[in-house]
Amino acid sequence: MSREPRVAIIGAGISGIATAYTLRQAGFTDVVVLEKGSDVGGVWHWNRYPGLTCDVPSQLYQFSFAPKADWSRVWASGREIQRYHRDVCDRLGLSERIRLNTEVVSAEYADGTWTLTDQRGERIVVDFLICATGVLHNPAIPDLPGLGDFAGRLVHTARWDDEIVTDGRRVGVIGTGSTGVQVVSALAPGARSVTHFVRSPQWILWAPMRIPQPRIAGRVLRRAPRLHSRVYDAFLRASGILADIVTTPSWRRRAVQAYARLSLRLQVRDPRLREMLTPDYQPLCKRQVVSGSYYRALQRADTELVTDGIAQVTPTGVTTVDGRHHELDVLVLATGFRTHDYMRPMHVVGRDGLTLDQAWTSGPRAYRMTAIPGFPNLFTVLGPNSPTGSISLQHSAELTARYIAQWLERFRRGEVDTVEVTGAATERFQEQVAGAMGPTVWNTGCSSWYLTEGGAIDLWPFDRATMERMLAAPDESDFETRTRPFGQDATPPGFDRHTPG
Ligand code: N01
Repeated sequence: MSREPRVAIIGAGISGIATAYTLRQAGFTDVVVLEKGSDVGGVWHWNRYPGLTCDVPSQLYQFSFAPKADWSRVWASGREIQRYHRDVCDRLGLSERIRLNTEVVSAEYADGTWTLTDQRGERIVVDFLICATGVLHNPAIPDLPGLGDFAGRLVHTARWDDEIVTDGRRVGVIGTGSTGVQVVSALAPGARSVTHFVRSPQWILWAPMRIPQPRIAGRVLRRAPRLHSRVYDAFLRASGILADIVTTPSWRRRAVQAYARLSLRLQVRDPRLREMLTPDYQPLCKRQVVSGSYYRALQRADTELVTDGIAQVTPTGVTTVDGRHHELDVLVLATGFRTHDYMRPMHVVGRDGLTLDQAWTSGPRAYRMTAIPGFPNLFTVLGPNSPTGSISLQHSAELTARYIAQWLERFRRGEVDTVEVTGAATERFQEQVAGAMGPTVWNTGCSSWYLTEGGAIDLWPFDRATMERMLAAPDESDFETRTRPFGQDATPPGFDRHTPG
């Protein structure tokens, strides 16, 4: 028996594109990608604030199946990365499978299928649901008194409006993650003034983020695809050093931390400003910020660092707890994302009426980043515990997509109708994760977006080889498979409950 699985992928960002391509290469033809945005690219579509740059070298920050030789900079701008994603979809024939402007508002499982409803009320029924909905997706709006009363322009960086004028204006920026640092650096030269409101300073590694990639390098790599592929592999291997630095205490970690301290000491000479900029936790504990221009921007006469807490936002600016009022025309929220809201606000209902919110009351929990007990035939790509900040996201997404494709293949061959990870396997994986988090730098005492409300660190604490091993092939004893849908009371003929082996 052979039948084609009907598959829906939600999201056309990095993970959705990687999955759509992988499934196409594996010969799956009934695949649709549902994307709520008006373009592909995910975070690179939604984020378009001034100064947006990727702090991962572009020769690594790309799909293995769509190498791009001629990046204009070593660390490309957001705009160029977004163009790359659109080109990949067009060039590889994925665009025809992608439905833009389609927001899935609910996904409900019953009798072996998922029914998805979009914002227009249109429904589709599929056998498998793949959630590639991203981590850095839902903007976090701070709960500041008076925020709604601000009479100037108020904008979150992840919803930047190109009509906003900042040149010649008094601009306030709240937040100092990778985004806040980039946006302050970009706006400072044109604005009348920039006031940077910083609750907890970050360590900032100096790097020449704007250096061009030599044109000759692009030409050579384009003409020599095998060499290009070797370069990509070399970057992938080199990124293993980063994974090692953050997961294992060693001289390498200490060296990078010393470099972060040196970056501050050498660039900020004023001892008072340096003190204000010195974090009270170890470098690398939060997602590391990299910049070649932030400290310089901050030392301009028209830029001010404010570390006093924000008491309230008024119609004309921000009042800090010391009673000072900072007059502003534009207020930029660089306050990050609700990073643990995976898949939400979509209403996801799994087996026996279990909602995702119920399943995750104490925080997101998945098996090997991709499967959730209670949610048969649903997989996530770059789901909980994904390696943001240590291992290539594109590589992780491609591995996960190939892993999922193996289940789809079994469905196609008629070997399974439904597949669901067991609670016990998920628990075991979570225990492994918790155990491995111990020596990581993320566990050295800082607050960061990596932490869930329950205090768990939502990251991948293992190395790349472990990820490749865990996602090489499904470990059958960790799943229950059936040839009839879950949720049917009577055991139907042909019932094939997988026996752990
Ligand atoms: O967000 P963040 P981000 N009052 O969560 C502050 C990726 N990225 O958008 O630390 C005052 O890091 C908050 O303060 P605190 C990258 O993975 C990549 O900057 O909580 N401040 C913090 O300073 C990155 O890590 C690139 O005390 C408030 C800031 O807002 C991830 O995106 C570029 C506040 C939030 O920092 C997120 O970065 C850009 C409040 N009420 C982003 N609430 C690349 O180059 C929050 N803050 C690849």
